[in-house]
Amino acid sequence: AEVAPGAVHVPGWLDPPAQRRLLAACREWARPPAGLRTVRMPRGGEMSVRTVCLGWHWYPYGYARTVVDGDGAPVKPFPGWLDALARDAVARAHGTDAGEEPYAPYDTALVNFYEAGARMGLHRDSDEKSAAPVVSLSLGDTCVFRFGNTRTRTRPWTDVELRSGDLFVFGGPSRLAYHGVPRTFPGTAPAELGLTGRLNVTLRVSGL
Ligand code: MD3
Ligand code: FE
Repeated sequence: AEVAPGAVHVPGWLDPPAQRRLLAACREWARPPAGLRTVRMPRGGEMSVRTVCLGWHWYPYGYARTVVDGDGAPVKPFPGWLDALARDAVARAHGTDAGEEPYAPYDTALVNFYEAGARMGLHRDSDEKSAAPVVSLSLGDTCVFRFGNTRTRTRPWTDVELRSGDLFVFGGPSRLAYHGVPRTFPGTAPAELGLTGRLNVTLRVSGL
């Protein structure tokens, strides 16, 4: 379903075996060094979501090759299969005939882990220097994803429930829209996945 121009939701895109494979990879990436960490904001607050990055390390507000605000280790590599997965996702959501510019390889992943009660406030992702669509894959608990507008952090917005296996692609005019996760629904993950909480993997082209 196209929620806004360039913002396409594909429920259940990853089947249960593909969800299990992606979750197993996330668990490896979460291990130190350069593993799962709590992001500290410049004004002192902490994000309730914990994050691990691949390829490039995101911190507020920029990208680096080492965990500049954590253990200082080199960022784990971004595997080629994630670039292939991102391109498949964009083709599925926008079509191979969408007339988009060819993009540089996907080179950055942010894996966000939401325990019960974790949220992400409305924000824009503007640290990438590429117009390539952002690909989002959800695993585990269902959440409310809030998709706003490109001008203000206020209404109008559209709330969409994202479930385990869902794909969301944000391209075109939606690439710079405000968005966030006001809540998750603890205990709603598919039992056979073996995950407590929610994971979101975003795939990006850094343009760096
Ligand atoms: C729209 N993550 O990592 S995924 C983020 O579920 C982020 O963890 C949320 O917002 C999560 O920055 C939302 C959907 C998403 C991700 C990136 C976007 C939507 C986006 C970038 C641009 C526009
Ligand atoms: Fe974001």
